[in-house]
Amino acid sequence: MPKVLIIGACGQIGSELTFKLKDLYGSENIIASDIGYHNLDVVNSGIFEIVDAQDYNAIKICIEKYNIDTIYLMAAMLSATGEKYPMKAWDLNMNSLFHVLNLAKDKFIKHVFWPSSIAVFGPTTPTVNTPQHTIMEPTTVYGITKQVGERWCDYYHKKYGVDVRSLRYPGIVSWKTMPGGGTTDYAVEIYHQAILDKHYDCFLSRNTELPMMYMDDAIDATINLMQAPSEDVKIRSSYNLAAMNFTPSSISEAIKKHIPDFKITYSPDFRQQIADSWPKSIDDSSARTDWNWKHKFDLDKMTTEILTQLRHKYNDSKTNS
Ligand code: AKB
Repeated sequence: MPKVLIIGACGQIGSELTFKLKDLYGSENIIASDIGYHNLDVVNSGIFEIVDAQDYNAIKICIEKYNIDTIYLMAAMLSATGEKYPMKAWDLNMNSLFHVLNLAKDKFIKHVFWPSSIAVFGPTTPTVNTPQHTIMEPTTVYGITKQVGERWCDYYHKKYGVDVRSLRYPGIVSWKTMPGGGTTDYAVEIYHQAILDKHYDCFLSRNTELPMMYMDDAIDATINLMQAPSEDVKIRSSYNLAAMNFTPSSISEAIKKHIPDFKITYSPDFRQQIADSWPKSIDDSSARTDWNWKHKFDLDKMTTEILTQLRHKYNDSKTNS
């Protein structure tokens, strides 16, 4: 069994990854950590430590305390918040990655997962079926940290033999934990508002098409990549990863199949420019060929699943209050 430390376990992806890894490897082998007690479901689900991703010693103490061999570094400042706090985004996203890569280089741990993003691409990248290897000129601070981070992952693998693996996540859509500070967050908010209010005012325009993925697929991809034999992981910067592409208008049509009087309005803000700089669709054939990636959810299947789960969640909270 691997002994795993998840840094950023209270966040949107970190929390669901924590629960899945506990199911797979046993709660006693998974150490969840974050900078605060932000998600009580995670905090109360087993071993939890306060760890600041920018504090090398705090990470090292945790590794030694639990005999950790694998780190999933899920803490990051995302695209929209990163534009408000550029230096904080740079510091958090880069310092945390260097700490973990150096701990692997110095043999304190054996395996690293670090998420990259479609934000590595920019306005000069081909937008349709964006290739694995192509022009990358990101225009957000977040995208710059992810692009630079990818180069460092590849460098640490080639130069020091570090087993680091990475995925370029598209926008991740989920219902359990809210995302924070991303440009694709609208695709989560819209489902909550559809149930609560039957109306959503979208911060992106009607036809803004972006690559997206349901959380279950993102978690499967992450675990499949980490379980793949080393020789199958041919790309050590980061793999393109895809499932579906949709626009605010098409997600609202999918919701209307379940809630016919749902209404969407559009008030694009500064996030529109970020979205416009990203691809509309992604070519992830390297992931499909190298380690057999397959997605399971399309827009309609995801919409049915999320609306069902949210109806239960909001009904339960009404009943309990
Ligand atoms: C964001 O919108 O910043 C993230 C991402 C695409 O990496 N969800």
